[in-house]
Amino acid sequence: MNMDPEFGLFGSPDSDAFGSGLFDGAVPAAEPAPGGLWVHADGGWYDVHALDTDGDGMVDTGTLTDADGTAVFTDLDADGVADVYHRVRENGTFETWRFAAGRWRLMDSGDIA
Ligand SMILES: [Ca+2]
Ligand SMILES: [Ca+2]
Repeated sequence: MNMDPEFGLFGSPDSDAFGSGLFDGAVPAAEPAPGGLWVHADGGWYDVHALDTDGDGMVDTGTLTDADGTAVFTDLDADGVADVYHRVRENGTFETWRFAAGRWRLMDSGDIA
């Protein structure tokens, strides 16, 4: 594991990845269901109502916005569960998270410019 202080969010709860408001108003499911793009978060699974951006007939990319910026979820292996999460914040910074072994892990962060 990379022990660089920048990666200090390893092992943090999902709420640190998403903030408090991203899924406001959405009701989590106990588990992913067929046909959506599901994101694991504290409290359950959320369908981000993804679009088929590459035209292969499977939804693959879902975007949410909140007061803090934009969140883009991508399903890399077409299993209906989001694997990558890009966060672009209003303050000009980004984060890249990867979902593996049942939790979100911060892979990269920095300034957009
Ligand atoms: Ca697709
Ligand atoms: Ca997936």
